[in-house]
Amino acid sequence: MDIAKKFSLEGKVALVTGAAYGIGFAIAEALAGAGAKIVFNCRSQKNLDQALKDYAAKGIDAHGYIADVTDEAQVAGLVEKIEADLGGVDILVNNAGIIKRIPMLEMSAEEFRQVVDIDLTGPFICAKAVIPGMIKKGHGKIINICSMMSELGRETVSAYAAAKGGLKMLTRNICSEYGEANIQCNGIGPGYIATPQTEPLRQRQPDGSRHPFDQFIIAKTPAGRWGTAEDLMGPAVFLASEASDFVNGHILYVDGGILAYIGKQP
Ligand code: NAP
Ligand code: GCO
Repeated sequence: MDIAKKFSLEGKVALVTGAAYGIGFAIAEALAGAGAKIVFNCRSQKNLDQALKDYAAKGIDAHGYIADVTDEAQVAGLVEKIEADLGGVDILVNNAGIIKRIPMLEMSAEEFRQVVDIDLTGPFICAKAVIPGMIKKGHGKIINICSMMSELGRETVSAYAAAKGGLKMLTRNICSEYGEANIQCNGIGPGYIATPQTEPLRQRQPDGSRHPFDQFIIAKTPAGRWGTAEDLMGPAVFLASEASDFVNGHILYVDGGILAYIGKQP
């Protein structure tokens, strides 16, 4: 058996949502490296133009579109365009997401809904838009970007934890409903990854010392460091490829060991 071939994405079309930068960009770069054609969306023309330049600089001929994952009509239009231009989506990575760090008693219901809308309803809308095409093709891979907060809580992230916990269960449900159609739906649960989303948690203090949260994360991670978006590349290629065809409804935590660890003893 040619095992390397099992990891190849040659001839596949991958839609990575919110992949103008951050984790989505790195995952798209990895899928392109394995042979996939890359399509991404984001919400602003400015980010789209910059991302197209960044992909081109890496030698990747990415197709970028403006579409908000919470808007069913925009997502349906995006999937129609991909079907017309490239022949339909084989791999969907539900990456687009936001966080609001606000103590629960200070958070409005509207703010809570915004997070759930993007982080949970968005993946539902995108999956719903691509599954019929995947059924016709006879195969499909859906990767939902979950979180430590799919398993753990912490102060200030109630909406995000509720959404990412829900995304874990949406993953298992898509697996349950469409496994028979040869669609595998799995999640990646990144640990604490250095991206723009977590930048406020790593900002240096006025005296130049590390942010207390930055120190807390390093102590809580057996690997002793923050993750990088590159740490997610191998797991994404695995879950997008034939190598994982009997892996379904699984959340692969890529966290340097956080979930296995009780924390440093005093
Ligand atoms: P990021 O740097 O803030 O990037 C988020 C991306 O999502 C941006 O490209 C953003 O683009 C896009 N986006 C947000 N709302 C969108 C919408 N409604 N429609 C379309 N695109 C939208 O975040 P990241 O750290 O790379 O995180 C990516 C994913 O990984 C998120 O789901 C996040 O929750 C998850 N995650 C991150 C970490 C971490 O430590 N960084 C850990 C675990 C999980 P525009 O705003 O330009 O549209
Ligand atoms: C936070 C963080 C997170 C991470 C990530 C962990 O404020 O605690 O932003 O929630 O981004 O999702 O896996």
